Amino acid sequence: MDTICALATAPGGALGIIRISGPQTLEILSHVFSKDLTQAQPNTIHYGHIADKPSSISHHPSDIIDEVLVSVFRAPHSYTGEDSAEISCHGSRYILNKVLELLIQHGCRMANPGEYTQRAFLNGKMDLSQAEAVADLIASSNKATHQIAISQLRGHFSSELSRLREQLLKLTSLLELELDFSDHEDLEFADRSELLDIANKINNQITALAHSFETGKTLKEGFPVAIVGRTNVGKSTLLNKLLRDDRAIVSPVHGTTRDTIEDTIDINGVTFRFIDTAGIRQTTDEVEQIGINRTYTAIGKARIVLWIVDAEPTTEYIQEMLERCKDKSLIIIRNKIDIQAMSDTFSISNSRLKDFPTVEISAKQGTNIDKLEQAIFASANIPELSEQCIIVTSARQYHSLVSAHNNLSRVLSGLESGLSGDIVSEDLRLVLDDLADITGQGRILTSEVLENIFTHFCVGK
Ligand SMILES: Nc1nc2c(ncn2[C@@H]2O[C@H](COP(=O)(O)OP(=O)(O)O)[C@@H](O)[C@H]2O)c(=O)[nH]1
Ligand SMILES: [Mg+2]
Repeated sequence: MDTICALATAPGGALGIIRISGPQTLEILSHVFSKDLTQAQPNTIHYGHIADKPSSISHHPSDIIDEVLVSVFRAPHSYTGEDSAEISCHGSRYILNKVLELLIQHGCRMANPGEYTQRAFLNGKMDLSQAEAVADLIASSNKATHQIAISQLRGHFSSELSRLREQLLKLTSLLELELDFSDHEDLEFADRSELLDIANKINNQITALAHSFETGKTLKEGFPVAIVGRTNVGKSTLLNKLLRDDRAIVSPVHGTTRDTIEDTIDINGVTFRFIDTAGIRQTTDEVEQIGINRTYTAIGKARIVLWIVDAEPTTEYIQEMLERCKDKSLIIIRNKIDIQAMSDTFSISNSRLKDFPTVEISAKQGTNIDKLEQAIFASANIPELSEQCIIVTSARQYHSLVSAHNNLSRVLSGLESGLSGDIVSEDLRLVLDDLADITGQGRILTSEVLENIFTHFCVGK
């Protein structure tokens, strides 16, 4: 195993941390550091300097590159499970490059993206799902994604998988028992209903995990919310109010917004992605028509639609919107309540709209924007996120779960149709393999699989 080094911090800070890991760590370090660290105790921090001419006892001041702190970790009690160290330097690009250069001169190699975490996995410090959680944790930008990553990193998903594995193994042994008694016909029937029962339970749990991926993905990318309505109802004004920024052009000229504009805000620790759209109306303007078509596309992609009105919508308009928002969470917004005359005369009376949440706002004056935000959050229907929550966020894990579900469905129909136990066992083994793929434990993983996972990491992690 090579000894690897990399800068672990983003450039531009006051400090920069260089990480080293591998069997030669302390030897290489001792060549460039003012103290001999080869006998250093684990989990200790050493003050000294990095210098260009390490062999001379007292360095000429011009040879000194930086005053640093070196943290020493010894195998197996380190992140990677190997001997490793972290050098805290000053954040100068010159210093950091120079230190890396010196380390490479003395035998280190530059780390690949995610190589530290990959080594942690290969040395049994964590399983693959936890390794992926490390990347999620670094990328987490709000409370929700942070909570999910922490839960996965702490192994809640892994233990759920091992519980499923135990149940699958129980099923396998029951099947074997059935095989042993296969000459007793009546015995088989009694056993099969119990087997079916267990298999069904496992299948339900796997399906629930697979379903959580949709939530996980949406939480990572932000809940898409489309802001739609006729021209001039105040869509762009509302977007700007929600973003607390003049992002979209607001004007009394009809058809000002022609392209979709999007940006995100966090509500209660969850990211929402708002899309301002061109107003829906009949137009002969070609460009505006393209914009309106994009509005329809935005509605298609949205999970939540904010439908803004500033006057009683016609029956045809209601018909059209309900049609387009069929599988969306629809929130009706009555805007411009600051205009007295309007709020007196206008109320939504159409009975087809009475079951949708309705919020009355003044986008211009910012009235009830907080109420609207809470209505949006409620519509998103986000499951309670606790420290124990298990939400799948990786496409790789999702595909393994789907494959497990498909193989388990074959087990179920095999059990139902009275297929012989050894054939059913074959499919069961496939389900076990699918689950093992998620954690990587007990599986031979090709370097291609590992590369696919770890190239998405930053260098230095
Ligand atoms: N009085 C009042 N005017 C508003 C309100 N919201 C928007 N407007 C005005 O309505 C016009 C159209 O607004 P805009 O946001 O561009 O509408 P859009 O076409 O739906 O994007 C502008 O002159 C806004 O100042 C509101 O709550 N009250
Ligand atoms: Mg607009």
